[in-house]
Amino acid sequence: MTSDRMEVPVAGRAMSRPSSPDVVVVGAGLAGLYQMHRLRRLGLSYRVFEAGSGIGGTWFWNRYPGARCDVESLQYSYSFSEELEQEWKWTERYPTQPEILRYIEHVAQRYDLHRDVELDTRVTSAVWDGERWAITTDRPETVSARYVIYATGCLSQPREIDIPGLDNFRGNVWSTARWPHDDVDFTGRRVAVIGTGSSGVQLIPVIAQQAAELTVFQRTANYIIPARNAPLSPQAQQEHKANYPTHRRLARESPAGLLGVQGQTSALDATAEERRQAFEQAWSTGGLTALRADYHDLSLDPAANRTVSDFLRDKIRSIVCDPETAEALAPSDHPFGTKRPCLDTGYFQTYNLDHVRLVDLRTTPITTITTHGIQTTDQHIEIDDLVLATGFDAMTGALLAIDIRGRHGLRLADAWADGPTTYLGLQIAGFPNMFTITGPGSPSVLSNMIVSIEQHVDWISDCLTHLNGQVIEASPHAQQRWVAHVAETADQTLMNHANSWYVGANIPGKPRVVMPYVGGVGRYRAICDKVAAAGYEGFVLTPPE
Ligand code: N01
Repeated sequence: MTSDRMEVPVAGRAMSRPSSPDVVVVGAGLAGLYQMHRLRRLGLSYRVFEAGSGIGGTWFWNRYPGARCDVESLQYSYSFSEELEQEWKWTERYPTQPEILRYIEHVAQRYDLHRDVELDTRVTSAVWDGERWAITTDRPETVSARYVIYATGCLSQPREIDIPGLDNFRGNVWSTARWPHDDVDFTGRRVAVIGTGSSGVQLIPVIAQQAAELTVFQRTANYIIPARNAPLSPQAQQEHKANYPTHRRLARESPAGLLGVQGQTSALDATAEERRQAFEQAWSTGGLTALRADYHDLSLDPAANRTVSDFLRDKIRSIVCDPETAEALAPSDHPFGTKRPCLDTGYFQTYNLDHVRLVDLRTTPITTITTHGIQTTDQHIEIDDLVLATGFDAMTGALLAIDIRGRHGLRLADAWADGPTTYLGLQIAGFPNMFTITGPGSPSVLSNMIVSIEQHVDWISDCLTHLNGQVIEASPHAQQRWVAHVAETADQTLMNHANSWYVGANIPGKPRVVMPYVGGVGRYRAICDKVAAAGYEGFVLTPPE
């Protein structure tokens, strides 16, 4: 498989790029870059389009103060190269956004990836013509590719904000998902933050250190666990790296792509004192997995879940001095784990500072943004800066932002009118030769993303080798069965008990579907491997016409 070539201007110089490559990859974050690396090794021709002016995806855009990964550095890294994992040195238990971006730049340089990424190029449409995909970008060029791989990210399409009056505001508006590259200085300023998910929880304590006044507008209180971030000692790093093969294997076989013991007993079989001790231990360890280390049913049984939810609510009451603020910060409308839990560094303590206050939008909603502030049902708060930490159109947003048309002109937007349907989160019936990395129906956002990314890229790359130019398409029947399995698996958990972005509830009108596969990374990997070993069971393979 090869292709014609044409001269494409790239950063002031002309480079030869194939106009009919074997593959187009959309996105140059962690997924797109690794996919490109694999395609190069397979000897396939490709084009890689990236909307941003730099590589890194999520870590390119989300550069707000305090941005950090909630997965530990030593686990949030590529495993495909032993040299790479041994040579890169992390500095803290959890990596900051700048450190992750430096890591990504290092990988790109090491494998000479920059030269093939076409930056500032947004894919706007992709149309299947019966044999190939016609990919249009916001540049004056249409590329014809045999296969297209979407590495567009699950949390990359910022949510459109629907607060009245936003356009009237005369101060600065900053979005966590599109943070400027230059430092924003909040010293001496009156700042408002709307949104208390992972992004808000990370940036609020940092902004509080600078601002003269900080007002946080909270609609939903979240369960938040201490990160217990700390510098990473060279010795701890060395020990971990010495056991990398085992650590990586355990992560791949685990439920969430993370190291950590998984509890085997029911929280309800323990005494109250045993549970308290177990949860206290987890609280002092910190991290996303610690609370699940003892009990297997926290995300399955409402009564078991109540034990940990109560524990976390009590922690908030013990940290936050003002009882009214503490009550507002204590989540009451959903069980722990049904919305993405956040990791924090000093979040609740921030509300004990005199210049920080919380406005609970459940009791006093915003009526409008004014020229100089925010009007709620009971007060007007004057501000200089407004920070929106209001989240994303998760999992489907970035794909549906592209006008994708498959067989017989079928629009992806129509195929997904009732919610995303996929086979294994990898392909969609009616859209031949199109793959999604960490798409809906795969563990993706419920896992250590980089583990899931590598699994998908490896699977897709092996599949392309097997195909050798053949057309591949998920069969409607296999897709139907997978969608049913994803839904049944979710129904066995408490996942549907919250209005979370996991179910699309943060976007008005979005169909309510548990989008990620809850069955676990290890189990999912085994299923994908079995499908491939059985000659890509559930996919229809046809010779090229
Ligand atoms: O977004 P979110 P995020 N008026 O959707 C509120 C990953 N991530 O960017 O819950 C008032 O979680 C909204 O309220 P509600 C991680 O997977 C990872 O923080 O809809 N409030 C909520 O409080 C995470 O889960 C990392 O009632 C409004 C907030 O805005 C995902 O990205 C770091 C509102 C949005 O929270 C998304 O996190 C950051 C309105 N009109 C993110 N609209 C790390 O690993 C929305 N809200 C570190």
